[in-house]
Amino acid sequence: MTTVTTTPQKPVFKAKDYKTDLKPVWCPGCGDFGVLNALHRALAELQIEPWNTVVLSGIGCSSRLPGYVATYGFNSVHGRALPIATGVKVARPDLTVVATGGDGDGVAIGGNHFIHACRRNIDITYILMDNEIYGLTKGQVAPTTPTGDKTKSTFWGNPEPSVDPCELAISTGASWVGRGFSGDMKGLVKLVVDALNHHGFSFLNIMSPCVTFRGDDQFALLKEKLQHVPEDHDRTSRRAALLYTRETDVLTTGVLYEVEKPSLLDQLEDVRQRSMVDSHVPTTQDLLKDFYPSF
Ligand SMILES: Cc1ncc(C[n+]2csc(CCOP(=O)(O)OP(=O)(O)O)c2C)c(N)n1
Ligand code: SF4
Ligand SMILES: [Mg+2]
Repeated sequence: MTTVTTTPQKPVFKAKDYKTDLKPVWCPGCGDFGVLNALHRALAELQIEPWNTVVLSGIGCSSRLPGYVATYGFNSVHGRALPIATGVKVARPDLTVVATGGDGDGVAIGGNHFIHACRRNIDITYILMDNEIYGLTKGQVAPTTPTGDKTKSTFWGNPEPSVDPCELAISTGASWVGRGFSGDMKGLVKLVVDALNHHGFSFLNIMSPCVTFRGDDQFALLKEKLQHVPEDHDRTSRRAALLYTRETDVLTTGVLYEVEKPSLLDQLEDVRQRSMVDSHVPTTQDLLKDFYPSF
């Protein structure tokens, strides 16, 4: 008698497999639909196992996104997506960790965490849905709102200079920085795939119009300004990358900056290895002696 052995087939994930049963509650035409779509497609392109993935966020319209992705997820506290994502990744380095959220969440209340995630080069992907406004709380000015723009809280025009999140990420240590537009699905999927593939902190700023509080012409206005980073752009040069930040008349999309350097987990592993070789762990007595030699 011959025995037939069959090798179990690996499941093949399609974009729809990463969708949940929840229907997004975003306004019709909101840019965040495009970002969600691109993430579903990118996860499928990379065949990332849903049970080995965590998508988390802070609070905001955009921060509802984890509820619409069929992986593990967490809609956390305003501005705190990155410290929580950092904790998850340090505890479970084997997981794919994606932090998401809005410009208010990431650059205003969470701005401090943003700087430190970049500096640490923690091996996660951060997708920022930049609509240049606080959408959920009904249209107040954000750090990314262009100077002069009228919002609910700046009736006579925004008097403050604005922040370009890509400039901030490049200058504070992120090792992969890209910019996308939620109206450019093909380009966006490519960027999300690239960001997920990167080793280290990958930051993707996606211009994602709020049609309700920034005006329903936002897609058309951004599309007009759209240009792709030139083929010969040296993405390993911080100086060259910074040329594509703080733009007003054009919107350059693509990978602006990409370098290889040790991630936070690499550094932690190095410390762990060294601590195992040097087994002398100071006792309380040793520490007291340091302070009080006569002890
Ligand atoms: C500690 C705290 N402060 C303020 C708020 C109110 N709040 C909720 S969402 C939000 C801003 C959301 O803007 P953004 O992150 O840009 O997301 P969007 O809604 O535009 O996608 C604010 C101020 C809060 N929930 N918690
Ligand atoms: S208020 Fe703006 S950001 Fe929020 S769901 Fe509506 S269009 Fe999107
Ligand atoms: Mg916003």
